[in-house]
Amino acid sequence: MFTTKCSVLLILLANHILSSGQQEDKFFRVDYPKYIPETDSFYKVHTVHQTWEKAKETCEAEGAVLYYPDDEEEALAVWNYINATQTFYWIYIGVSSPYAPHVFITVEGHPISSVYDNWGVGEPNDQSGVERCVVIRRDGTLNDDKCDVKNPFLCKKRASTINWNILCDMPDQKYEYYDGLGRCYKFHTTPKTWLEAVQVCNAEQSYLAIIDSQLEADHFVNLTRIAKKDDVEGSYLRGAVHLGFTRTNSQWRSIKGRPVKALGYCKWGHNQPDGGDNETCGSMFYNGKLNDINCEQKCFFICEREIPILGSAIEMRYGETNKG
Ligand SMILES: [Ca+2]
Ligand SMILES: [Ca+2]
Ligand SMILES: [Ca+2]
Repeated sequence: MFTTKCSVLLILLANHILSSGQQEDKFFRVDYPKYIPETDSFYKVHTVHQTWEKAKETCEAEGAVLYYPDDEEEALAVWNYINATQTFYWIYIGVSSPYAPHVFITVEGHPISSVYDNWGVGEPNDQSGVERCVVIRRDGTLNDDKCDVKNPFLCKKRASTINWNILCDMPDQKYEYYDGLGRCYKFHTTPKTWLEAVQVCNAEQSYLAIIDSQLEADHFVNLTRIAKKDDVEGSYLRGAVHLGFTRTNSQWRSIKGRPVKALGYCKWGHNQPDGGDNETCGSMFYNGKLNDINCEQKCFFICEREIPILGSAIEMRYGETNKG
């Protein structure tokens, strides 16, 4: 009990130090290095080209929005930033016409006339009647384009919308600190395939949860029990949640590489694993017992986050790791 209290105090202390530093050195995530004071926002360039919808989802998964300029000043500042490291000729922005042709709105629901709407000559032309998504070109002009083309994009986070989760030392308020283990968890109630679950957790700067002890298993059972999951509709597997382990070379290992047998908790459900090559991904029955599952099966999942303390937290925030 004493050590638990100690670690909580340490975390609070660490957060106090960091959050007082946060006033002058604002922070969102280490992968959002660019802060522009004029817009009071953080930006991240995504160099992997995506469809417009996927770009929008990627930003949302990171707790941000698909960038679009509010005004000319921002359009210019952001292009200056992009040009410093990239050679893109255009990027997707968070503007589309989802409901009616030529009625363009931002991903936050504002009409384009209320933000930056410097269209290129002859645009928007809705060529062939399929141009519903918007790109901004290097010269600062907008063009409507097909949504299934893959383009680079930026995500943006307004500093004013960052609501720091102090105990978990992250901007996502849905992670809950668990005193017993000194770390944080989030139960996801949008069913995903196993790999999608891995990606969602990674985008949130955590990982698909791994059970390392009976205590943690008990906590997951409890998290599952209280999760608001019973009204979730759709086609997905009820009764199990994805966990961060998988079968590779006929051995069950966590996504961090350790054999499941060596994790400190390895209680399989009745007759499990039973799926052979058809079930090579890891899950937990709602009762806490392990189960092999088909990787394409959609179900709920839990993300786990270890909280960096003091030095490591500062390194994580200010990017001092991996240098030298
Ligand atoms: Ca066009
Ligand atoms: Ca764990
Ligand atoms: Ca099974």
